[in-house]
Amino acid sequence: MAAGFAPHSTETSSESAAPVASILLRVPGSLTRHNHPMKIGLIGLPRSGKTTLFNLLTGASVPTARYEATRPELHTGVARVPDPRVDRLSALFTPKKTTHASFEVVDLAGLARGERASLETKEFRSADALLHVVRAFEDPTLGAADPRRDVADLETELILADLEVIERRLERLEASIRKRRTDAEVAEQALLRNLRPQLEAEHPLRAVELTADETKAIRGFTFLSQKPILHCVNLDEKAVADGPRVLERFGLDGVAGRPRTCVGWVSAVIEMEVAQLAGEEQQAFLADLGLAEPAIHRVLSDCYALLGLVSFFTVGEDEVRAWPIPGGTRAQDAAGVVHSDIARGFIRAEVTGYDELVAVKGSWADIRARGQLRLEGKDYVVQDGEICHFRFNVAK
Ligand SMILES: Nc1nc2c(ncn2[C@@H]2O[C@H](COP(=O)(O)OP(=O)(O)OP(=O)(O)O)[C@@H](O)[C@H]2O)c(=O)[nH]1
Ligand SMILES: [Mg+2]
Repeated sequence: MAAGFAPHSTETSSESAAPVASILLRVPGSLTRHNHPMKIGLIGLPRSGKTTLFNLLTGASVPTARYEATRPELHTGVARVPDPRVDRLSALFTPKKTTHASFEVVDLAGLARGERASLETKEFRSADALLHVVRAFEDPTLGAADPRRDVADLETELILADLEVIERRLERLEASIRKRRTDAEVAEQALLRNLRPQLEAEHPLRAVELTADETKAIRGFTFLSQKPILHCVNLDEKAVADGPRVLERFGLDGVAGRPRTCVGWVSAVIEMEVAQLAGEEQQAFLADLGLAEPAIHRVLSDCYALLGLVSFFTVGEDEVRAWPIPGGTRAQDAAGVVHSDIARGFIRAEVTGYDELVAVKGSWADIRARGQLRLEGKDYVVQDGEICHFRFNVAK
């Protein structure tokens, strides 16, 4: 049984003799995905441009602070990851539907200096990565922009928030261990006592090497300084040509080299204008600005990478689709992202590369004829950009 792509009828493989039941994909209610969409949390000082960026990332049109007083409201949306490979495959297969990879974005009220309490929000805690919007544009009411200071201050807030969590937990553990000593609590206490001095020395937890067991043991705390972070400098519209030099200009070189940390830039106001235009008009406007593509595309791909995601593709007449998987995902688990039944009845994956498939204009027959179709087992690690076609067998 083939799934994950619908081959042209003349190209079905010879595996059809296996006693398999047909599985109808996309039957309402039949999908039991065991993967959750990954989530990016927008964070930053008030009026740094978070909601403006949220709108650009998700295509929403939430009013920004220029029009509304700051209200502690929460916006959630889905960001589509631009990928020219998906567009190319879609042009080759002309499917009924084309689906890009996506992730969730949550936008919260600004975090005023020293007001750590708002970091307790569940949405921050459950984010898989943070997108820190750093103001570099002029705003007379907010004083001079200082991205380097804001990056350092935010890092401090995250670290202090984690330190408070650890201290509270240690107090409880001490009391509890005094009453009744358990190995689990003693181990937890030892681990937290090791982490505390790291935070006190202003090392975010994302920079601390942990064993797999330790990572698991502290997962429940959802430490904020452990989350991968993208500091996105929101440039003044006049400075957009300086984008590529944003690190030197604001002294952020040292920041970009930190573990699981990324520095990017955008000029949100310019990007809003870019987003209003399409086709050649947009290209001409971008060329005037010295940009090859909208800067928001890079922010989206950076976020995707920060979440540790890569894409594999499924292709066919019905749908061309990019599927987000964490880097290092086994073929059977990748199959499970498409449908849990495909993972359960996994036989093997037929895999080819994007370039190979494009070179033969999407002809699966030619890929076979050229010997470029690989048969991979369940433990094969799916690579970014591979086209997968899963064979599976589910008894009725
Ligand atoms: N000049 C300039 N203004 C910007 C830019 N990005 C955002 N702004 C303006 O800054 C103000 C705040 O933008 P928002 O996107 O609402 O900022 P926010 O971070 O969501 O603000 P809070 O939710 O109140 O914390 C608005 O007036 C925006 O139009 C930019 O790149 N350049
Ligand atoms: Mg906002």
